[in-house]
Amino acid sequence: MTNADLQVYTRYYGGNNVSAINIFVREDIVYPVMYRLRVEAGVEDMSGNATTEPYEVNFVLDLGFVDVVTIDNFESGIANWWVPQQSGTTVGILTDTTNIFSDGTIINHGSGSSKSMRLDYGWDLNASEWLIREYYGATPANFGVGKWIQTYVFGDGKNNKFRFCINDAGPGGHEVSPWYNVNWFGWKPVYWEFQSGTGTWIGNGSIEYPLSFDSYQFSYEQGNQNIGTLYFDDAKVLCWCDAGIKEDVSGIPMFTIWLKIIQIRLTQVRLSTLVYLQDQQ
Ligand SMILES: [Ca+2]
Ligand SMILES: [Ca+2]
Repeated sequence: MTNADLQVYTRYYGGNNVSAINIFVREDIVYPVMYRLRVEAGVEDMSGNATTEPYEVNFVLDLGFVDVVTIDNFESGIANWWVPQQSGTTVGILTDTTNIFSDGTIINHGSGSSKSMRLDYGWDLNASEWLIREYYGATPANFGVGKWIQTYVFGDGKNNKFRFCINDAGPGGHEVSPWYNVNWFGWKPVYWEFQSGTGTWIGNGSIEYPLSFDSYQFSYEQGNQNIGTLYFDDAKVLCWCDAGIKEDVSGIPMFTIWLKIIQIRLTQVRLSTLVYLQDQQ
């Protein structure tokens, strides 16, 4: 990387037939400053296929953040989290390959993190239903009137399923987010805006306050690889503020981030991790 006008930290993650570069911003990006990400031409993959055109995207934050409630940043380890087998609703796993660990290597460099949580999963191909309820056993903080729940997920690109589960005050006592297919490799912020709709599990499908955190949940889809690893960091709730990224805005950016990479995909981001990049071969 050259000519970085904004303090960033770039990290390469190599995987099996897939790799990722994540850019962690060391300064808060702020509304309404416009930023530009520029990827120079001439980047090659392992087969020598070089890009011939630079790639640029201009973006701004939609709005700033107002209030954040931390659920768990994993800095104190994972003693508050049950192992997957402890939950009676976990089903369809290969128990010998399914576990959680505290990890100090794959971490969210955008938040000053030194620890994350690693989940190794193995799905039993002979089962007919698959669910891991990765239960948060601590007395969870009340969300108040939080609007978003967010966590950083380091995906393995195997397209298996992840969702949030929260406690609510309605029938069944729980609501879940829609499923997210983990089709990315590297860090990505995953968020659920409660008012955007729920998934289907226990509960009536409407959000009834007060809310608190219950679990991360996972499932399997036939045809996908059944063994993999995910990492989690910085689970939090963002209260009554709307924040996101608007891409391709016009105007003159105040800051430019210059990069060399092969393929790029800019997703919506939250807080200080600015840009998520993925190289899908
Ligand atoms: Ca952490
Ligand atoms: Ca409900």
